[in-house]
Amino acid sequence: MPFADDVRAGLTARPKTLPPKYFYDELGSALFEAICLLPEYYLTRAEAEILTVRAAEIVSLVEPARLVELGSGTALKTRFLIEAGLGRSALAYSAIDISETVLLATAKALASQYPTLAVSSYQGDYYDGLRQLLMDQPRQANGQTLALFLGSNIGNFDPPQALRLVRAIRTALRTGDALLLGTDLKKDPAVLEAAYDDAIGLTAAFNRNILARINRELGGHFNIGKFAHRARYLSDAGRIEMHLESLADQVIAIDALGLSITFGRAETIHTESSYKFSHEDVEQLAHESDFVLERSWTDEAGRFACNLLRCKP
Ligand code: AVI
Repeated sequence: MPFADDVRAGLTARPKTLPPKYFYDELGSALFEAICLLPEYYLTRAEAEILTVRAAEIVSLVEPARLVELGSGTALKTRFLIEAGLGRSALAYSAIDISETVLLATAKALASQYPTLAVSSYQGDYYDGLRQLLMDQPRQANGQTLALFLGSNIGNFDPPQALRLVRAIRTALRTGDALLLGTDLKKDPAVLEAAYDDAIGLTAAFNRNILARINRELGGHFNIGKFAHRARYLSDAGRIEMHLESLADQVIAIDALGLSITFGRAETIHTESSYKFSHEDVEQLAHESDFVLERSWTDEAGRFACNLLRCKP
């Protein structure tokens, strides 16, 4: 059972960690959707602004016959690209997502909204999804593919993992295909920290829900009120770190693991890193994964970038 194994490994490690993918149970996914509406969390709106303005230009540069989206979620922003693509020629859309419920709902909604769009979906993590996609749609298919990895999802991977994933995407593509990568830009730490520690406490609830999930699913005995949400920008590393800080010395039993975890006061669990990128960071990532960074567009306020990475011959 991966959740149990990962919780055991993370909470017995030093420093303590929990993988951010476990934020997204049903409640956590709903909290994340609400975060995207927060005034402080500008990322989603900034990316939507770029796609509204630039979708037609992006589609005319790539001329895609196929969109392949990693972590599609509800694919709300993707609709700008779908509409621009359908306006030119026949288009297929393939979604890869860890959540079967989200995938099915998205596929159904897109198929009914766009009757001429050929929709397919692949449930699994990104690597699984790419593997299934390649088995199902061998790379000799006609026309160009535009892969989409939006929403700054790349930011939740440490640099070696980010490189590994972008290389895996590159392997699933052919010369001339492209990847549209959404990245949050490095900026004033105060703006970044507010985005991850909002005034009404939604991000705090999102972070603490991971402990509540351990209570619900693994018989954990966390007193949620005894853990505080912390979000800090580490400028040198270029990342926001989210932690849960123990407000007391305490020992927490987790029944399903047959384990008791000791926390010192002020000890933290590192729950998420969210990397921020400069233009040069994206250029380097592209170069190291056999892409070239062809174009980057930012929102009017220069907070977020959509980057078009083209597969090198
Ligand atoms: C999903 N991911 C890109 C979000 C981010 O900004 O790193 C997750 C998130 N964590 C706190 N707020 C939002």
